[in-house]
Amino acid sequence: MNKFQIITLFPDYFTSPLKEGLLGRAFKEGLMEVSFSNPRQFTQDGRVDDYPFGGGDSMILSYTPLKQSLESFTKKGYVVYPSPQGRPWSARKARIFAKHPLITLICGRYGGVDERFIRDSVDEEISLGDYVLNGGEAAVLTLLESLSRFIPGVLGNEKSAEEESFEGIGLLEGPQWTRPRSIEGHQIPEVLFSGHHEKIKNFRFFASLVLTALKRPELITDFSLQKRLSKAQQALKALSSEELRALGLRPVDLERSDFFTNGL
Ligand code: 6GU
Repeated sequence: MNKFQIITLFPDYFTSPLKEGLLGRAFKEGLMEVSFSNPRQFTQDGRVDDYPFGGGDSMILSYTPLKQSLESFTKKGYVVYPSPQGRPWSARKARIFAKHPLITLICGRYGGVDERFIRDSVDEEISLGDYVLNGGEAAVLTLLESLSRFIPGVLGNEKSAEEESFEGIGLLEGPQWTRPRSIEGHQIPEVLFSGHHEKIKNFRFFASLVLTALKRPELITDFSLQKRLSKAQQALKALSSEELRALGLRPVDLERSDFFTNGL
Protein backbone atom coordinates (compact mmCIF):
# COMPACT_ATOMS: atom_id res chain seq x y z
CA MET A 1 0.00 0.00 0.00
CA ASN A 2 1.32 3.41 -0.97
CA LYS A 3 0.02 6.30 1.07
CA PHE A 4 0.27 9.96 0.07
CA GLN A 5 -0.42 13.00 2.20
CA ILE A 6 -0.95 16.25 0.34
CA ILE A 7 -0.57 19.68 1.92
CA THR A 8 -2.48 22.14 -0.25
CA LEU A 9 -4.52 25.33 -0.04
CA PHE A 10 -6.70 23.88 -2.82
CA PRO A 11 -7.72 20.28 -1.99
CA ASP A 12 -10.62 20.53 -4.47
CA TYR A 13 -8.04 20.81 -7.24
CA PHE A 14 -7.48 17.05 -6.86
CA THR A 15 -11.09 15.88 -6.82
CA SER A 16 -11.63 14.88 -10.40
CA PRO A 17 -8.05 13.84 -11.38
CA LEU A 18 -7.92 11.34 -8.52
CA LYS A 19 -11.30 9.91 -9.52
CA GLU A 20 -10.64 9.33 -13.21
CA GLY A 21 -8.73 6.78 -15.25
CA LEU A 22 -6.02 4.47 -13.96
CA LEU A 23 -5.24 6.72 -11.00
CA GLY A 24 -8.94 6.74 -10.06
CA ARG A 25 -9.03 2.96 -10.14
CA ALA A 26 -5.84 2.71 -8.06
CA PHE A 27 -7.42 4.79 -5.29
CA LYS A 28 -10.76 3.02 -5.53
CA GLU A 29 -9.12 -0.39 -5.24
CA GLY A 30 -6.95 0.75 -2.32
CA LEU A 31 -3.63 0.31 -4.14
CA MET A 32 -2.98 3.95 -3.32
CA GLU A 33 -4.39 6.10 -0.56
CA VAL A 34 -4.46 9.87 -0.21
CA SER A 35 -5.28 12.35 2.54
CA PHE A 36 -5.16 16.12 2.62
CA SER A 37 -4.28 18.88 4.99
CA ASN A 38 -5.00 22.55 4.30
CA PRO A 39 -2.61 25.05 5.95
CA ARG A 40 -5.44 27.60 6.04
CA GLN A 41 -7.12 25.54 8.74
CA PHE A 42 -4.17 26.20 11.02
CA THR A 43 -4.51 29.98 11.05
CA GLN A 44 -6.66 32.24 13.24
CA ASP A 45 -7.44 34.78 10.51
CA GLY A 46 -7.12 32.61 7.37
CA ARG A 47 -3.87 34.31 6.42
CA VAL A 48 -1.32 31.81 5.06
CA ASP A 49 1.12 34.08 3.26
CA ASP A 50 3.00 37.35 3.64
CA TYR A 51 5.32 39.73 1.78
CA PRO A 52 8.94 38.66 1.27
CA PHE A 53 11.58 40.31 3.47
CA GLY A 54 13.77 42.49 1.30
CA GLY A 55 10.91 43.34 -1.01
CA GLY A 56 9.22 41.69 -3.97
CA ASP A 57 5.73 41.39 -5.42
CA SER A 58 4.87 37.76 -4.87
CA MET A 59 3.60 36.43 -1.59
CA ILE A 60 5.45 33.75 0.36
CA LEU A 61 3.70 30.92 2.23
CA SER A 62 4.43 31.37 5.94
CA TYR A 63 6.31 28.88 8.10
CA THR A 64 3.76 28.20 10.83
CA PRO A 65 0.63 27.21 8.84
CA LEU A 66 2.77 24.82 6.77
CA LYS A 67 4.49 23.37 9.83
CA GLN A 68 1.23 22.84 11.69
CA SER A 69 -0.39 21.36 8.61
CA LEU A 70 2.48 18.88 8.39
CA GLU A 71 2.29 18.09 12.10
CA SER A 72 -1.44 17.36 11.80
CA PHE A 73 -0.46 14.04 10.21
CA THR A 74 0.45 11.25 12.63
CA LYS A 75 3.50 10.37 10.52
CA LYS A 76 5.37 12.58 8.10
CA GLY A 77 6.93 9.89 5.91
CA TYR A 78 9.23 11.15 3.15
CA VAL A 79 8.54 14.87 2.64
CA VAL A 80 8.68 16.13 -0.94
CA TYR A 81 8.41 19.73 -2.10
CA PRO A 82 7.86 20.19 -5.86
CA SER A 83 9.61 23.37 -7.00
CA PRO A 84 11.69 24.66 -9.90
CA GLN A 85 14.72 24.50 -7.57
CA GLY A 86 14.39 20.73 -7.19
CA ARG A 87 16.24 17.80 -8.73
CA PRO A 88 14.89 16.69 -12.11
CA TRP A 89 12.00 14.21 -12.04
CA SER A 90 12.39 11.06 -14.14
CA ALA A 91 11.04 7.53 -14.61
CA ARG A 92 13.99 6.32 -12.52
CA LYS A 93 12.93 8.52 -9.62
CA ALA A 94 9.27 7.59 -10.12
CA ARG A 95 10.23 3.92 -9.66
CA ILE A 96 12.07 4.70 -6.43
CA PHE A 97 9.25 6.88 -5.06
CA ALA A 98 6.74 4.11 -5.81
CA LYS A 99 8.52 2.00 -3.17
CA HIS A 100 8.06 4.52 -0.33
CA PRO A 101 5.15 3.48 1.90
CA LEU A 102 4.37 7.08 2.94
CA ILE A 103 5.10 10.32 1.07
CA THR A 104 3.98 13.82 2.05
CA LEU A 105 3.78 16.28 -0.83
CA ILE A 106 3.83 20.02 -0.15
CA CYS A 107 2.08 22.25 -2.70
CA GLY A 108 3.68 25.68 -2.80
CA ARG A 109 1.85 28.72 -4.14
CA TYR A 110 2.54 32.29 -5.20
CA GLY A 111 6.18 33.25 -4.81
CA GLY A 112 7.24 30.14 -2.90
CA VAL A 113 7.46 29.07 0.73
CA ASP A 114 9.53 30.38 3.64
CA GLU A 115 13.00 28.83 3.21
CA ARG A 116 13.13 27.88 6.89
CA PHE A 117 10.28 25.41 6.35
CA ILE A 118 12.20 23.75 3.51
CA ARG A 119 15.38 23.49 5.63
CA ASP A 120 13.43 22.24 8.60
CA SER A 121 10.97 19.75 7.14
CA VAL A 122 11.58 18.89 3.48
CA ASP A 123 13.54 15.74 2.54
CA GLU A 124 13.68 16.34 -1.20
CA GLU A 125 12.79 19.06 -3.72
CA ILE A 126 11.68 17.84 -7.15
CA SER A 127 11.44 19.84 -10.37
CA LEU A 128 9.48 18.84 -13.45
CA GLY A 129 11.54 21.03 -15.74
CA ASP A 130 12.89 24.49 -16.32
CA TYR A 131 9.70 26.48 -16.15
CA VAL A 132 7.54 27.85 -13.37
CA LEU A 133 4.13 26.57 -12.34
CA ASN A 134 1.82 28.87 -10.35
CA GLY A 135 1.51 26.25 -7.68
CA GLY A 136 2.59 22.74 -6.79
CA GLU A 137 -0.80 21.08 -7.37
CA ALA A 138 -0.27 20.31 -11.07
CA ALA A 139 3.22 19.05 -10.23
CA VAL A 140 1.92 16.76 -7.47
CA LEU A 141 -0.61 15.26 -9.89
CA THR A 142 2.19 14.65 -12.38
CA LEU A 143 4.32 12.96 -9.73
CA LEU A 144 1.42 10.76 -8.58
CA GLU A 145 0.46 9.82 -12.11
CA SER A 146 3.99 8.89 -13.16
CA LEU A 147 4.93 6.97 -10.01
CA SER A 148 1.59 5.12 -9.93
CA ARG A 149 2.71 3.22 -13.01
CA PHE A 150 5.35 1.46 -10.88
CA ILE A 151 2.96 0.43 -8.10
CA PRO A 152 2.10 -3.26 -8.55
CA GLY A 153 -1.45 -3.70 -9.84
CA VAL A 154 -1.99 -0.11 -11.05
CA LEU A 155 -1.37 -0.96 -14.69
CA GLY A 156 -3.47 -3.93 -15.66
CA ASN A 157 -0.53 -5.54 -17.38
CA GLU A 158 2.61 -5.44 -15.20
CA LYS A 159 4.85 -5.46 -18.22
CA SER A 160 3.57 -2.27 -19.79
CA ALA A 161 5.54 0.17 -17.61
CA GLU A 162 8.73 -1.59 -18.69
CA GLU A 163 7.96 -1.27 -22.36
CA GLU A 164 7.23 2.44 -22.34
CA SER A 165 9.54 5.30 -23.12
CA PHE A 166 12.50 5.76 -20.74
CA GLU A 167 12.11 2.34 -19.16
CA GLY A 168 14.45 -0.58 -19.72
CA ILE A 169 17.28 0.84 -21.79
CA GLY A 170 15.96 4.39 -21.82
CA LEU A 171 14.76 4.74 -25.40
CA LEU A 172 11.59 6.46 -26.54
CA GLU A 173 8.73 4.17 -27.38
CA GLY A 174 8.40 3.53 -31.09
CA PRO A 175 5.31 4.22 -33.20
CA GLN A 176 2.15 2.10 -32.83
CA TRP A 177 -0.72 1.42 -35.20
CA THR A 178 -4.15 -0.12 -34.85
CA ARG A 179 -7.11 -0.97 -37.10
CA PRO A 180 -8.01 -0.20 -39.79
CA ARG A 181 -5.00 -1.65 -41.54
CA SER A 182 -5.35 0.80 -44.39
CA ILE A 183 -6.68 4.35 -44.21
CA GLU A 184 -6.38 7.29 -46.60
CA GLY A 185 -3.36 5.71 -48.29
CA HIS A 186 -1.19 5.55 -45.11
CA GLN A 187 1.05 2.51 -45.01
CA ILE A 188 1.95 0.32 -42.05
CA PRO A 189 5.24 -1.64 -41.98
CA GLU A 190 4.58 -5.09 -43.48
CA VAL A 191 6.63 -6.93 -40.87
CA LEU A 192 3.90 -6.28 -38.26
CA PHE A 193 1.56 -8.60 -40.17
CA SER A 194 4.17 -11.32 -40.61
CA GLY A 195 3.38 -13.15 -37.36
CA HIS A 196 7.16 -13.54 -36.99
CA HIS A 197 7.71 -12.51 -33.35
CA GLU A 198 11.48 -12.24 -33.52
CA LYS A 199 11.33 -10.01 -36.59
CA ILE A 200 8.62 -7.85 -35.04
CA LYS A 201 10.65 -7.47 -31.86
CA ASN A 202 13.70 -6.45 -33.87
CA PHE A 203 11.70 -4.00 -35.92
CA ARG A 204 10.29 -2.40 -32.78
CA PHE A 205 13.68 -2.07 -31.16
CA PHE A 206 15.09 -0.65 -34.37
CA ALA A 207 12.23 1.85 -34.78
CA SER A 208 12.64 2.87 -31.15
CA LEU A 209 16.36 3.41 -31.56
CA VAL A 210 16.03 5.38 -34.78
CA LEU A 211 13.23 7.58 -33.50
CA THR A 212 15.17 8.29 -30.30
CA ALA A 213 18.21 9.23 -32.36
CA LEU A 214 16.05 11.60 -34.37
CA LYS A 215 13.95 13.17 -31.66
CA ARG A 216 16.16 13.01 -28.54
CA PRO A 217 19.71 12.20 -29.71
CA GLU A 218 21.09 13.10 -26.25
CA LEU A 219 19.36 9.99 -24.82
CA ILE A 220 21.61 7.65 -26.81
CA THR A 221 24.62 7.66 -24.55
CA ASP A 222 25.30 4.00 -24.10
CA PHE A 223 28.22 2.73 -26.19
CA SER A 224 26.55 -0.48 -27.34
CA LEU A 225 23.43 1.51 -28.29
CA GLN A 226 25.62 3.81 -30.38
CA LYS A 227 27.09 0.81 -32.16
CA ARG A 228 23.63 -0.61 -32.79
CA LEU A 229 22.54 2.79 -34.04
CA SER A 230 25.16 2.81 -36.75
CA LYS A 231 23.91 -0.66 -37.78
CA ALA A 232 20.37 0.70 -37.70
CA GLN A 233 21.47 3.58 -39.95
CA GLN A 234 22.69 1.06 -42.50
CA ALA A 235 19.46 -0.92 -42.25
CA LEU A 236 17.45 2.26 -42.63
CA LYS A 237 18.98 2.84 -46.03
CA ALA A 238 17.54 -0.51 -47.14
CA LEU A 239 13.96 0.41 -46.24
CA SER A 240 11.47 1.25 -48.97
CA SER A 241 10.11 4.78 -49.03
CA GLU A 242 6.73 3.41 -47.79
CA GLU A 243 8.41 1.83 -44.79
CA LEU A 244 10.32 5.03 -44.12
CA ARG A 245 7.12 7.03 -44.35
CA ALA A 246 5.47 4.72 -41.82
CA LEU A 247 8.24 5.73 -39.39
CA GLY A 248 7.58 9.39 -40.08
CA LEU A 249 10.70 9.76 -42.23
CA ARG A 250 11.31 10.88 -45.79
CA PRO A 251 14.01 9.46 -48.06
CA VAL A 252 15.59 12.94 -48.32
CA ASP A 253 16.09 12.97 -44.54
CA LEU A 254 18.68 10.22 -44.88
CA GLU A 255 20.82 12.37 -47.10
CA ARG A 256 21.40 14.95 -44.39
CA SER A 257 24.83 14.46 -42.90
CA ASP A 258 23.77 15.58 -39.42
CA PHE A 259 20.67 13.39 -39.55
CA PHE A 260 21.42 11.23 -36.51
CA THR A 261 23.34 13.71 -34.44
CA ASN A 262 21.10 16.77 -34.52
CA GLY A 263 17.68 15.24 -35.04
CA LEU A 264 15.16 16.60 -37.49
CL1 6GU B 1 7.76 20.39 -9.51
N1 6GU B 1 6.65 22.71 -8.97
C1 6GU B 1 6.41 23.99 -9.25
N2 6GU B 1 5.63 24.67 -8.43
N3 6GU B 1 6.90 24.63 -10.30
C2 6GU B 1 7.66 23.90 -11.12
C3 6GU B 1 7.96 22.56 -10.88
C4 6GU B 1 7.43 21.99 -9.80
N4 6GU B 1 8.75 22.12 -11.86
C5 6GU B 1 8.95 23.14 -12.66
N5 6GU B 1 8.29 24.22 -12.23
